[in-house]
Amino acid sequence: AVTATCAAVDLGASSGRVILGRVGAGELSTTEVARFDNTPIRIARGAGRDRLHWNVLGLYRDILAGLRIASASAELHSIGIDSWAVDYGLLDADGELLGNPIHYRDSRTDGVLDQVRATLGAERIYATTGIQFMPINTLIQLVAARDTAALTAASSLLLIPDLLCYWLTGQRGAEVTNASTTQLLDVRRREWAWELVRAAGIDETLLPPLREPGERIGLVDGTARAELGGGELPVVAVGSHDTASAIVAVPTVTRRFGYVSCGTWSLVGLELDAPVVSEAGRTANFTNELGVDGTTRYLRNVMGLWLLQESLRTWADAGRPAELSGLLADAARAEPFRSIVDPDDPRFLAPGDMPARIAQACRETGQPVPETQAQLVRCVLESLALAYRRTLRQACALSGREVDVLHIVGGGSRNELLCRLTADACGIPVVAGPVEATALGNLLVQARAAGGSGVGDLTAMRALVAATQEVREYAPSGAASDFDAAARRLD
Ligand code: ADP
Ligand code: LRH
Repeated sequence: AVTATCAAVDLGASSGRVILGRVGAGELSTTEVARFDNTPIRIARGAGRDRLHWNVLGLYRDILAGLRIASASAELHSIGIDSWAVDYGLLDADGELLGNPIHYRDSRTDGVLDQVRATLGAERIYATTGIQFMPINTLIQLVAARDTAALTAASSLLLIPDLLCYWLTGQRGAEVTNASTTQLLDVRRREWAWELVRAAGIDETLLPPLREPGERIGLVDGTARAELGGGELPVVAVGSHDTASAIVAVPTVTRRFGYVSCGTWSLVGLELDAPVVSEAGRTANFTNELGVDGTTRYLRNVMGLWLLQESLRTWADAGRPAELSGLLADAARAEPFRSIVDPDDPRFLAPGDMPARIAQACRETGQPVPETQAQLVRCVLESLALAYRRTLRQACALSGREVDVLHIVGGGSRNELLCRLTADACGIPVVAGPVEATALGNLLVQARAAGGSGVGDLTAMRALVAATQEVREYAPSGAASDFDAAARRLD
């Protein structure tokens, strides 16, 4: 029996972590060796213009520091990196980074989505890529960046995890699960959609060759090798889209499951054996993201706990800081269904005063404006639970599937009120956890590549997660009719 010892780097939109894991027959144990904030930075460019960036060099420094701890405490079989989707860095012909990667919430894409749909044809783009239309998609970002100095000077484009792997190994490539989120990949052929790339005015030579999860990218090289102890250390491609890794580690014991990958975003949907690319799916804006082992994630992005995070940030900036656990306890006692919003309203996407935007949405639908922080949090969580229900039902109807259980994984699975409301809204049991599903999915794919025992396929991986990780079950209380009434307010 082979026990694999691997390091998972998992970067979320709100924080990053390096997790050391041991995976073997009946064993899946983890130690968090580093956790760091991932805080975007807004930079002025004169004339009232600005840009929202990721601090990718700072993240790389924090990752290396974590990997140093991991490699000093165990003999590592490999390292794997996953992160949020869609964003990229540009390299010049010498392999140097051209500027700080721009955050998908930056305003440069304002109005570009409609322009792309009209000029390239929404039906055609969806028929090829199967990807939901969102302004954050790489396709939209690249059209927004057309003719900019950086894009003109670029000779290759690397998605964030691929960029970090390049810095570790010197090898360039595009891991396919994350590449699918660009809206530039042919969902059926699992290849770049060259015709669409050309039609969008994107230089084809920017896009590197694709790689599959489980492939070895290369050995840690150069200064990183010296920093990590000087030994031979492989970097392995995992489901480098964080959501792809998260769904690997859903502790399901049935195929009839739905999921909410619940962090900054909530990704709500089903795992399918093959994409469903239909006109009804396009109209409902359902996406077919590529998963590990040829699976498809049929889902929609729900705006997620971003609404709560950005409200907390707004209050802290205004000198009214609130602490999450106390706030959730107050929200649990607050009046139910006082006001409900549609979390997917595009007005909530950009950073800024979230409570003010939520209040305005309540006013526009004739509902009371949240007056206390607890009322606002209650409004956000009930609105999310309703959005989960709507999205799950749509996913089932559009794919002809049924589910018996809803798994909530990620940081949001620690939010008991949200889990309870979701079970009530959906009328099926919710299984909450693991919190670090993404890092676990990352580790499991590395362990399989290392020849580890007991991780042969997704079913075996999930059985191992179910047998070793803590989860919590929430039974529906039968309050679904209250949610029906609340949902009608938004019709
Ligand atoms: P991301 O990967 O997008 O950075 P995470 O999966 O780390 O997101 O989840 C972050 C979210 O988890 C936070 O927005 C917060 O709402 C929620 N969360 C984290 N810890 C707790 C907790 N102790 N109780 C309730 N919610 C929590
Ligand atoms: C979640 C996530 C999601 C994407 C978004 C950009 O972290 O990767 O799947 O849509 O970030």
